Amino acid sequence: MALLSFERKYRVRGGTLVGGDLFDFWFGPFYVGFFGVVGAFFTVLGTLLVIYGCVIDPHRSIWQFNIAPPDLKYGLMFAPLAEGGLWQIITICAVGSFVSWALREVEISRKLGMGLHVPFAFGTAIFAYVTLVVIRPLLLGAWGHGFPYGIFSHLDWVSNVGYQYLHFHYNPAHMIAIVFFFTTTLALAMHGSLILSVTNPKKGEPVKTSEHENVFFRDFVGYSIGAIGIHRLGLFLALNAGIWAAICILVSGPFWARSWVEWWNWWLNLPFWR
Ligand code: 07D
Repeated sequence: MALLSFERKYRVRGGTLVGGDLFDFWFGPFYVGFFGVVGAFFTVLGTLLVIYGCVIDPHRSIWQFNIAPPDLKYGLMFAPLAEGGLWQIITICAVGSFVSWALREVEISRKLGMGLHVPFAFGTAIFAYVTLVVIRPLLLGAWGHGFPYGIFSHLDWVSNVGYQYLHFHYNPAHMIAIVFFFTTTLALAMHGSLILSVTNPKKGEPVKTSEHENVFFRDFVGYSIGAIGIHRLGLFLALNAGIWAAICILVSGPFWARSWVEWWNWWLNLPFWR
């Protein structure tokens, strides 16, 4: 594959976070880097352990296999391999792999002289995952509060944990997260469709410009947020979706242990109703 002219300029050493020149090279189109090697190690080990977990699982179905966290009695200790220890090692591998992936993004961004928006965005997804399997279990005092790795089993966990708080839809941070998730898809659908509508015209018709995009939205809703603006808005909506999702589960247990329906009593107790 031919290198783009600017790629020649940026494919030089430097910009790494640790290790200096160590692994500072490309493998075909892929940048390797120290974090590429560390990430590959954790990914391969983690994946092999998941496969091992599936093989020793008595269920012979991809839907039903389950790699569960340790029993609550183990608290924050290491558990035997077959009693949740596998889940603990897989979790270490997953965190190691996700964080390495993000740091590799940082190194590539630094080489290209770009902002760190992409690793920052991925960081919020990692934050949501780490909240579920590390921060919340730490605050509750047992790894057993993490979610199990399995298709149906993790769905059962979400349902069970939701009903522990009677009605999870009443969790205000869950409400905010859902609004951000839905608005993100709305914004992307509107933006993606707008760009395709101007850049992918019928055969023989000219490609339109950003002026058309702006005029469409001014005619339609009276305002166009503009080319950079829509990407700022999109990033803002998407980051908030992950951050509020992390908050909604973080507060459930460590900071609010009763029904989420009951939480709304503050509204009924406002002095001006009396
Ligand atoms: C956590 C993912 C991070 C990903 C990373 C990367 C790989 C590699 C490799 C493909 C944050 C992963 C990479 C694995 C793959 C290759 C090659 C992203 C994460 C790091 N809920 N609910 C949420 C809705 C109900 C409950 C979040 C809606 C019920 C509980 C979100 C509804 C009850 C928890 C959300 C609804 C309930 C949640 C999830 C509707 C059950 C959580 C998204 C319409 C009775 C979880 C942080 C997320 C959470 C969560 C949406 C209903 C319970 C906001 C739309 C009423 C217990 N719910 N929910 O977190 O907050 O994204 O997690 O009914 O723990 Mg809910």
